[in-house]
Amino acid sequence: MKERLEQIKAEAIRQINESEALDKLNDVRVSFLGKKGELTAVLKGMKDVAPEDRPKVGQLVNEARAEIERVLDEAKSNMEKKLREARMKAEVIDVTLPAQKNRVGHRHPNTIALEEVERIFIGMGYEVVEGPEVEKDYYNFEALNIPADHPAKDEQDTFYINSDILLRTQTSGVQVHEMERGKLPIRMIAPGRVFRADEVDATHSPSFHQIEGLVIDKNITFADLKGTLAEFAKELFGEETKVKFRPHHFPFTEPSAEMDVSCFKCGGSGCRFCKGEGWIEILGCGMVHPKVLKMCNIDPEEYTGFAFGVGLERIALLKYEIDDMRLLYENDIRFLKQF
Ligand code: 2U9
Repeated sequence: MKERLEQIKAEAIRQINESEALDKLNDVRVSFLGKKGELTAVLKGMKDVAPEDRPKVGQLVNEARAEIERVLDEAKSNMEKKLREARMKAEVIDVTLPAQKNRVGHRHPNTIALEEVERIFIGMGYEVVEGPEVEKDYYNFEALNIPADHPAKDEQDTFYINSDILLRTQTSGVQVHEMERGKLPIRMIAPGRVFRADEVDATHSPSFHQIEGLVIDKNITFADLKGTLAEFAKELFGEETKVKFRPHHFPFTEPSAEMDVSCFKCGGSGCRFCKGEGWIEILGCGMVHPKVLKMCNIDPEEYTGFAFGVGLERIALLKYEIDDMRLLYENDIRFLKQF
């Protein structure tokens, strides 16, 4: 019996020494010390041992169990120690390394230009109002005195969702909504994305941004329009900037004009930047057409107003001397970082 126990113990220790993982050690524990294990089998065989030898055999079994348990525990704690050491080594943090920089990106030139325009008009008491990019035909065209057969409505120039819903071609609908609310006076700018079925080139894109402005009050005249837009041009391009107005036609304003600013590169003497003109076209404007006021339930005998529209990309290209609009849409951080 003694040899049998020695054999069991030796086999258990051999298997423990061969174990390479904690679950293998557990298997050894179960197969030698468990309910159906080898030592338990020896205890179960006690009935065949002479009664006077039983205490001795019992003691030997207990000693063997204690020895196997000791070796198992020792192997387990060695294994755990090794695992812990390996983990510590793998997780080591070098606190002397320089910190990783946060890459925070850069404001887009359109955003910089928009915020500058907003700052100027907010400074003159205007509100910034936004509206839907998907708009009813009525708000984009009809209410702006652009009737169904007007060339500007040509389906080729406009993205229609269905016969009376479209992607807005101008932000003017936002002003129409504001006028319909009936709270006068109005001093607002409406910036936002607009859509036209244009081919992409250095100065065109099917999706670009506009900033339109609208003022409605009693006694508003063309002089208010001129003074306001001259002040805007000075703030945007520099104190010495001059403006000039050329007659133009828009269906929603009467009279209408286009405004040029003196070239901020050459001061007006003519250079490559202004193509020798000395002037750069910057925006369209005019006195709100009485028909437009009437359609929005505003009495043109009591109230008058002026409106203007400017392309945001055009301002960004001019201000930051970018010669191709497509650069604004590539979102290459090396390009954007320059502004
Ligand atoms: C209402 C009444 C009148 C907005 C105006 C322009 C002139 C204009 C262009 C500038 C460059 C469009 O992006 S662009 O191609 N816009 O010239 N826009 S007056 O007139 C309005 C708007 C709303 C109710």
